[in-house]
Amino acid sequence: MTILFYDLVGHDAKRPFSPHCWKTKMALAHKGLDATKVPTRFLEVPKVEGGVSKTVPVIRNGERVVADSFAIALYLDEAYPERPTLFGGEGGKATARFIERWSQFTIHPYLMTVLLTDLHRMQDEANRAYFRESREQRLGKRLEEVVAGRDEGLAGFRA
Ligand SMILES: N[C@@H](CCC(=O)N[C@@H](CS)C(=O)NCC(=O)O)C(=O)O
Repeated sequence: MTILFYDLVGHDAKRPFSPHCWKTKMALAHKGLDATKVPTRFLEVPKVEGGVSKTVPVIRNGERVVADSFAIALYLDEAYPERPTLFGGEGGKATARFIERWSQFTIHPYLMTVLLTDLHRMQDEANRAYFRESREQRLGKRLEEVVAGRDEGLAGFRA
């Protein structure tokens, strides 16, 4: 039985780009587990496994469906204790959670401003429209306006 792994892609199914999906990919690789990738575009995410989550990654392992990269990592460590561990115990889980939150609040916001228009370009037509609308609503600005501030934010990001 192979694990099904719903992985976010754009127009080109061979170019997965979600940082959260990459975490699951790395976790599966570390555990030495094979998975069948299901290339998933933004507009398909709400239909994955009957709408289990608003986001990917999502995996199905037999009867078990798990959403969220951290929850997936916890599940894989629990389900396959005989394989190399991802966390190495409670201290490792807490450290990993800290790093996840830190990167989410420190790294991701700036990278998002840098990458928005590239991510937009990577989508097919329907997903491009979804991406623009959802992100502009969230950010209150046109994508191009957000990306225009990237040089200004670079020194702060590097610091
Ligand atoms: N906390 C979640 C975050 C997952 C997440 O934000 N995924 C994004 C892709 S990077 C997504 O599926 N977005 C769907 C959308 O924006 O419609 C995790 O770690 O899995």
